[in-house]
Amino acid sequence: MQRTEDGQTVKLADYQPTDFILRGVKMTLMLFEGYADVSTRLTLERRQGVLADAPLNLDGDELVLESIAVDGLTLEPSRYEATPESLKVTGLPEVGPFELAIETRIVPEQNSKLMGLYRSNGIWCTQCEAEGFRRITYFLDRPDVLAPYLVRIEADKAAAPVLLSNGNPVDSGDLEGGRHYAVWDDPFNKPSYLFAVVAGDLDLLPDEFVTMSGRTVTLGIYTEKGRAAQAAYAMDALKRSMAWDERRFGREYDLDVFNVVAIADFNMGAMENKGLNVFNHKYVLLDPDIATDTDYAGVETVIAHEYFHNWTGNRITCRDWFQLCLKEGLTVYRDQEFSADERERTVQRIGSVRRLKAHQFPEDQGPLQHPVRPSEYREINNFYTATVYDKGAELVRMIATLLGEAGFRAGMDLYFDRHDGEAATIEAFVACFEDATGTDLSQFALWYSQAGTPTLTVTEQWDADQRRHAVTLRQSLSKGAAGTGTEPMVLPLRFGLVGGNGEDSDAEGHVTGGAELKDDLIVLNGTEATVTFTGLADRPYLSVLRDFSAPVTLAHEQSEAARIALARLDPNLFNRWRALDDLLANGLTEAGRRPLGDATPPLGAPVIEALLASAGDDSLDPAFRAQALAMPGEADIARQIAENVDPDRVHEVVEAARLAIGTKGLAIFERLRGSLAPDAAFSPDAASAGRRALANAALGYLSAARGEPSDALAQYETAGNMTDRLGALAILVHRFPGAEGTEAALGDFYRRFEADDLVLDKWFALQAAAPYHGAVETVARLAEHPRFTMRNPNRVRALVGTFAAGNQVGFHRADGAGYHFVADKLAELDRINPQIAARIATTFRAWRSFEASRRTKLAETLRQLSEIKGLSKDLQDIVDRSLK
Ligand code: 0A1
Ligand code: ZN
Repeated sequence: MQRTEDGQTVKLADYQPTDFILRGVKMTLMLFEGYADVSTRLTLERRQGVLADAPLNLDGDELVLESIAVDGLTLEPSRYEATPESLKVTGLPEVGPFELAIETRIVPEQNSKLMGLYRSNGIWCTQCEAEGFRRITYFLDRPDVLAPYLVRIEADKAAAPVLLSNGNPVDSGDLEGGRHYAVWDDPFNKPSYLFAVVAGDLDLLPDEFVTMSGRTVTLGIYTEKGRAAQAAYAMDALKRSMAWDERRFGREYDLDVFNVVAIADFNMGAMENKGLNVFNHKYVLLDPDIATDTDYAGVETVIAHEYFHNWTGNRITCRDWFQLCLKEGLTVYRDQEFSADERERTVQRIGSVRRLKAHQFPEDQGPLQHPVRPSEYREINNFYTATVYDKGAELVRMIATLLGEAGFRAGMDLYFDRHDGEAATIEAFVACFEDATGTDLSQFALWYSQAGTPTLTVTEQWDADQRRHAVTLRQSLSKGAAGTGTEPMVLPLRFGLVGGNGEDSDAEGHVTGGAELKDDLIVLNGTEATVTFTGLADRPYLSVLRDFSAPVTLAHEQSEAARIALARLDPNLFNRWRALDDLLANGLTEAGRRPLGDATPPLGAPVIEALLASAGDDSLDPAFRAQALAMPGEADIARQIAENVDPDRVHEVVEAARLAIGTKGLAIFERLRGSLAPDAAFSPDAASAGRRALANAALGYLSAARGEPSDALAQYETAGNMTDRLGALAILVHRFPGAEGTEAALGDFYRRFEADDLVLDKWFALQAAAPYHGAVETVARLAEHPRFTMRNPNRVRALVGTFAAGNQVGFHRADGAGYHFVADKLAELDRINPQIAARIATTFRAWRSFEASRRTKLAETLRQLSEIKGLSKDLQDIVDRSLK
């Protein structure tokens, strides 16, 4: 991919294949204390039709060239030009393959960006997506350059008894001087971003899996010393993922071994390197004493996600980074489906929709807006976004909804058949569904190029004389920061007309305007359509956008009474939740627009009663009831208020609502606490987790209503697992700051778990999220704590990231102290790890929605950041776009 003249922007429209084709890669990595020598042999061939004097241009990043040879002959300096960022070689053979040998020396110990080869607690490991491989050797470092790799690793045997790479192990042995080697052969064509090497003194949890064709695959999860037992749940999730992909998509694993390595210092969640997934250890290591139910669910999801990439990402990869959603959106869809099948579908869907609204909607509605498939970027690392991942998954979900189960599966089968071994595009993906089912998806494909959240406006008209109900649907999309098109798209809308008996009516519908009606689906493809239903006995309750079947902002003019009825009656459980959530969000948003101190209750009695009726309904799944009780997030309410937001007011309103619900529901919450007493033995399954979630939600409301910490203190002291312990501690720290019991519990928690960095992250994060003005000082003090470090991404995220993104009251303190603190930390972090700095900086993007004083301070802070000399491309890009 070429960068444009200013060296800044890469454009989709400029895509050109490489002049040279890569046929194979042989590498030797010699690891030593303080440096590593990398020797790479590339078999290359000039592509047919490429000019005979066209040079070979390789990518580098902070590299030093030690030597270069072609077909065994060292090159004269006149034949090449090497800089840290590039290597240009001229005079290469006109036809036929040749071998280019390159040697580089790198220093993993000094690699604090955690891209390329680096060391984490002494372990050598690599991260190459998106453009990390060029920090190891000069290369055609782009995803459409695929080749088989043969990799030899050499290291001191005591320092690194374990030597891993992609593919299958083919050789190993001892060398002189206490060193040893291993050779790994990956026969599958792969792009460089899927390359991985790990070397170190690691423990192993071994297992195996027999595939559907009867092959035995050796499985291994490698951890830091003494922690292999904590990988047991991850291993179980891995085997379930492998079986599920066979069952649901007919996809079988292809190598003899599948390894996972858990690493303490990692920029993201995990990485799907072929046959050697590298994980942030947060998504591998668990036991009930150190991990919450949320952590268990996270491990299951991430293990599944990375495993599923073996087919959607690895066997079929992306032609260029603009196609990132091809692998990410699809793989998120697959992991969401896996969790829905393994756990409870509605509860999982509620979680995914919450996540979409909390992360993707604000991105899509602010200055960092971009289409699911962007058409340009300055720094690709900044495009691993909620839009590419989560909205990308929603687009795949909509294709599945439009085509039905069999049609979707036929399209997927064709995709695997047609593109196995290739670097593909979104067009190629969509074409598979068109060809397999004979459906025209050209209008649907606008979802990939048009940014922004469409608004779906729904109005209803009941004709009592004719017993007829007319539903009018309108879609609109406004031009946002990305400046992309605003054409009407294809919205699959699941719906039902619910009668007073709680059953869907089967009334006939008649469409006028731009829509099609198929069973329980209205496919809106024009700007507006009306569906008129006839033959109804009574006015029905319209339940629309069931299961959140399209990622839109729903503007449904519906009475509070109708929403309350649906919360009780809707046969679609997801929409029962949404009815309650809308009732809460609407009340809180309206109240949030009134001035600070306004004492009008944010929620009316009927709304509270509806919520409590669900909470107390033992016929409903406890996990569902816990979701119903979870208030919309303060940032979410702020987004819906949209302008002149006062975060102190939003917090005040949420607290008032919590107190009102707690007070009115005291008896229900007490009963729930009693009936949901912790199980004697901990089990991480979804049903048990749901009971704990409901019990902890009840504890939150009880504590709010009683205004004193004794219930939470008691739970903290007797907790038999981390979910209950942390749940109680969160209530103490957030609701009763400074209370004697709170300080004692926080101190106790630290002493109990100080040896475990993953639990210590929770200790930092809990305090960073505490919603009071003094949080700025607390967080600044914690940044000086001996266990705080900028070098570990998890720790930075726990303290600085949580404060900036998860503490509306503290971060947005009116005097701007929160902004200054975060900006100072980002400037410091940018010199160590620009990727993490850029990610945390995205929290400034909402600046325009705040009231004038905060808005000015936020913009000023962004401007100051943007003017810092030598800012990384990552952070500069986020800051500049946020200010746009
Ligand atoms: N492909 C990975 C995400 C990932 C992206 C970039 C990374 O660089 C630090 C690491 C991981 C996934 O989707 O899981
Ligand atoms: Zn992924």
